[in-house]
Amino acid sequence: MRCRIVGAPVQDGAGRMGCEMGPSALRTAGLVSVLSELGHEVEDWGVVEKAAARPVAHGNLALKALPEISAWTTAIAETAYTASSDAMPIFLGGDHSISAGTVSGVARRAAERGRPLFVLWLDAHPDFHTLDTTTSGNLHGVPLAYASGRPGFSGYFPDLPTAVDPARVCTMGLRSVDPAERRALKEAGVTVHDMRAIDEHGIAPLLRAFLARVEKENGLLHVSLDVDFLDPSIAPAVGTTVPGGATFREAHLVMEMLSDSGLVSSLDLVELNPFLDERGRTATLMVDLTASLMGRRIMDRPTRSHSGSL
Ligand code: NNH
Ligand code: MN
Ligand code: MN
Repeated sequence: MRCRIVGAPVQDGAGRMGCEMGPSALRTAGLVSVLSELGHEVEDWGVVEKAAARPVAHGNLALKALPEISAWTTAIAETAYTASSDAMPIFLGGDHSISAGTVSGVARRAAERGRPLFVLWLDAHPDFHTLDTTTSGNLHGVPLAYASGRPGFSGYFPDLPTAVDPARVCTMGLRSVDPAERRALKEAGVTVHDMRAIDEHGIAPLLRAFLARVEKENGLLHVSLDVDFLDPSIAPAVGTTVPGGATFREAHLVMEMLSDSGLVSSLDLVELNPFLDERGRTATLMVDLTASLMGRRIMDRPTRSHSGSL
């Protein structure tokens, strides 16, 4: 497969600095050589250049860096659209606000192809706030709401060419959901597999059911992997750790099943804050998870086996 690596060194969307070093740390952890060794053709597109920020004022005075994140979203969406023309883009954050651009850019591409876009959001948080409902004002808390066409972004963020249908969004790993988000997720019909559901059912059947839907509709699939999806004991390099996250094997299993499905058309690796890492272990884990998604296996297995005998 041809992969395009696109750095998006954004940190203004998070509550603390450091995510702008994310693309460098993922490269240092060997992302490019790992992908090449798995047999992929890798194009490194370097980093997205930020567009000029113009002043924007909003009634929610808690909002932080709105002009900057709006400008980043414009630039990243354009690059995501271009990079998804004939390759699988892998976007290196950067905080999760970059996904306002990545998801809207690949959604525009999918619409042009006449294919429905599905989104798998692997995160402790749903990032489903609007500019009006966020109380922290950190814009890494809004990208999924923006990309799914929730109201209130118009005039502040770039106009959305194509919204993702929230009924085609599946969040996994949630364990920190604000009240306004809880209501909005239900109303919009987003599939929520929170940590409790994962504990009760196991992660595999939940993911398998979602992948079956993507396949049935001949969809494209964007995967957005926030470092805080993972338990902080294995992934400390993130500003918003929440206890009780996905284990090492749960995370790898998700990636291996995604790989088997052959459905993933674009990927975000976000929220890595290398300033908070311990000797690069979180960056290395993110690269290893990407390797599992891109075909690394413990043993060979038949591909596309959603069911079948043991
Ligand atoms: N919901 C919180 C907020 O809006 C937390 C968002 N932080 C994240 N999202 N790390 O993934 O501030
Ligand atoms: Mn997030
Ligand atoms: Mn998160």
